[in-house]
Amino acid sequence: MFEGLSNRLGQVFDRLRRRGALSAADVDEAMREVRIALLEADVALPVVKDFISQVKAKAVGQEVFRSVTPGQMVVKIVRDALVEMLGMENRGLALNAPSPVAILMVGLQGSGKTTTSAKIGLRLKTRERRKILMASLDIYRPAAQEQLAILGRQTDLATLPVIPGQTPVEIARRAMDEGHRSGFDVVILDTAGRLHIDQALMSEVAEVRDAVSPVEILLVADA
Ligand SMILES: Nc1nc2c(ncn2[C@@H]2O[C@H](COP(=O)(O)OP(=O)(O)OP(=O)(O)O)[C@@H](O)[C@H]2O)c(=O)[nH]1
Ligand SMILES: [Mg+2]
Repeated sequence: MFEGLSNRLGQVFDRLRRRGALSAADVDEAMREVRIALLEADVALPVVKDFISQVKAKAVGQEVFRSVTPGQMVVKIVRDALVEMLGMENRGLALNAPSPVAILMVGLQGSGKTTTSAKIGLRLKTRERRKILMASLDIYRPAAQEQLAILGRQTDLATLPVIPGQTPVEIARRAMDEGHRSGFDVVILDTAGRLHIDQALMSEVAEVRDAVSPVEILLVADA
């Protein structure tokens, strides 16, 4: 996901850095390329627009054209804005709510949701001594629920027993009930992979969210 974006931005940055003097048109041209790079990396249009206008405002404010190395300066402004947009600091997981708290894992097919569910579960168990229950809401891909059960056995984490025929919302509710009953601190809900344009699956995951009010919804993406 980030590879294509880094390559494209790298090219734009290289060209800017090589330039001695920059005109306003050069900066506009570079911004157009940054905009295309972001759009091609599937960044949402409103986010891109906002980003570009922020960067332009900063570039004007910092009098890029009068600086000795205008190219470097534009690169720095874009870089800083990217860091700010992606988040300046690592917040950690917000688990300080009455147990059990739900963590909802979402993302595209094959992005690593199930694997990451087990990794996070193991980490919370060993580092923070939390009692973890994992549940697979993936009723679509064959053996998806079994995959989580195997990871549970490998990491010595509890998984919700599979009851065939239940919907994802029913499984999520049952997981939270089991969390209450058996004193789990954290319930990790691993969902099926989906595309944001798949309306049925998107409203399904929204229904799950509304049913369990997760403290964290984690998007798992290929880095
Ligand atoms: N290299 C690498 N591979 C990973 C990582 N996480 C998961 N994988 C692999 O990527 C593949 C898919 O991982 P899953 O955890 O099943 O992904 P998923 O998002 O649950 O997939 P679906 O449920 O089918 O949408 C598996 O072969 C994993 O072993 C990772 O951090 N690094
Ligand atoms: Mg999965």
